Amino acid sequence: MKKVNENNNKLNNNWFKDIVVYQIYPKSFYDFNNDGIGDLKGIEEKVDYLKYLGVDAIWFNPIYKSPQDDNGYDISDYYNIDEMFGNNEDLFRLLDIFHKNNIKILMDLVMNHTSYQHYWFQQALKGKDNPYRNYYVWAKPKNGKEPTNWKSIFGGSAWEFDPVSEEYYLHYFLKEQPDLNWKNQEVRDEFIKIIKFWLDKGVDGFRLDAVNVIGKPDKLEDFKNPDDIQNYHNYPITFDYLSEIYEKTFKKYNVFVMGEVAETTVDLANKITSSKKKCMDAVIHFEHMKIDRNENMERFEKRSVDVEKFKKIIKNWNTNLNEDAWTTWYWGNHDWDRAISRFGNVEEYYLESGKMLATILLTLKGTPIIYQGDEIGMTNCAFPSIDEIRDKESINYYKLNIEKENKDVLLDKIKSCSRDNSRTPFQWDNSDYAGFSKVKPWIMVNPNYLKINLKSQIDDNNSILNYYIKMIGIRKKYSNIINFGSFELMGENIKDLLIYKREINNSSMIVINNFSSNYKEINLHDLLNNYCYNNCEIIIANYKISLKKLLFEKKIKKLPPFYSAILFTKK
Ligand code: ISL
Ligand code: CA
Repeated sequence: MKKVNENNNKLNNNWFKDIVVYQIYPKSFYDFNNDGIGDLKGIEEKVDYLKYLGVDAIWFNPIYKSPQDDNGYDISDYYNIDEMFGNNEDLFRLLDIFHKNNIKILMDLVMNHTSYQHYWFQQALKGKDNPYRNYYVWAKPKNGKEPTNWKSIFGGSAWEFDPVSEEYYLHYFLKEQPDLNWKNQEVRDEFIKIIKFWLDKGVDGFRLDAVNVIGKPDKLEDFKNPDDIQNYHNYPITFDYLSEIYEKTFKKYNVFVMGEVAETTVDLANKITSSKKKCMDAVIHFEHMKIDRNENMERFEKRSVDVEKFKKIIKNWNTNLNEDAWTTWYWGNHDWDRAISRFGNVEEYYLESGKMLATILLTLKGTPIIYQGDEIGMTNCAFPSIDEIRDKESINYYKLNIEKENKDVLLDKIKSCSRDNSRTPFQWDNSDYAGFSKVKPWIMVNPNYLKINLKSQIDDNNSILNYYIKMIGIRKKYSNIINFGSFELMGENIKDLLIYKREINNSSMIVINNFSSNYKEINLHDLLNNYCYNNCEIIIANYKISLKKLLFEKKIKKLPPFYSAILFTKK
């Protein structure tokens, strides 16, 4: 009989639809050797916590060798773990331990650029004849200036001058992150090798960083509007490159690949995640990251949360995603300020809004990703000065605007929008440095750790943590409805009310949310069509008020701020 090689059996490979992913920012999770920086042994040490939470897979931000100009998104060696996190042996041991605990490991992979310190780039700098020169994108000056008006996503020009060859190289992000030339087959082959290397070591998949910018415009010409970020994304050639990679690597393994793709619509997700020209298993799209930003998603220009826009976005994704396409959902990650500070109300409805976010995240069609610390309601950090900011994107923004804007206004914007908000150390307990390390960490600890920390929430039934644990259980128990059930908004036109019905076969659930800081007057009995008339079960709620009154009395009642509950019924 033919031996079935599990790794080669990509058929029925749908396990990634039923999992809950937890994102770990390794630098800030747990510092085992007390040098102020989180590390792999620190993550290993906390496996019991992750098990207790009930998550199925961990996605690590990059841990490869890197000079850390962009916290690991600038890789100088793709085959080795950076010393600050440990070494390859530490990762292999961790894989083993996590697998024994039924937790999968997804690595982050940066394919758009390397660090300027990578061997390839150092070679490329040696001159136009170097065999590695063509690994990157070079262009001659135009009238003594940058070749085009392209902008870096992190501010300033996307071109940096190399005085030796008198040419510019392209960088969509920091100047320390030169963009690779994906036209070059050798570059694609390098990544095929890198991916296979890690998959053969037992890694369960990848999160592909900024992967829809790897294909560049055919001609290096000025953009009409260089500030429009669409100019930099989604050139069709990108998906030729990615499907080549998928065919030659991922397809042969039973793994999960999610690609970070800003500026991606449902239509594009349908194209790139379904079987015809598959580039990845699921997208990490950005549509809901725009509900408090402008269309260009300017990091430091925050607006109030547009719940009506959010409703449209989730309706679209939950109804128009093809059967064989897939997405992920998340409220935040290492690139955004903290979810609860952004979408909730920390001052007045801390617990309620933190829990509501959990209900929504875990009841949408798509693989949920919980960002470390969101499950204990970690908030933005009151950075006292620009000296406490570590992120170069924020520092660049400060430098570029300090002449034009008032210093305090600028600092306020950074405090409320900087990526560093989500990068402060995980708050384990109320001991020094929040129990993260015994020494001063690489980035400040949020001073609210005395109040907000894991230890204080474990035995508190009313904590955000325990709500998350319950919701993770619900996500798994009801995964069939959540992943494959129909989606219908109810009371769609009632402002700030987010109610949706999920249904499959003879089971259904209604998720009720008041996504606002106001009481909402509503006759739920009528709105839900008498849904709870028969044996309806309230499987979770974030308020102790009598739901019976709300649901069964045919009267207008007040739904409290950030109210959130799930009803379930079987016919
Ligand atoms: O293009 C964007 C929106 O216009 C950006 O949000 C972009 O998608 C995002 O910044 C990409 O982020 C990823 O790559 C960066 C790194 O700094 C981030 O931490 C990472 O998540 C460069 O590698
Ligand atoms: Ca350490």
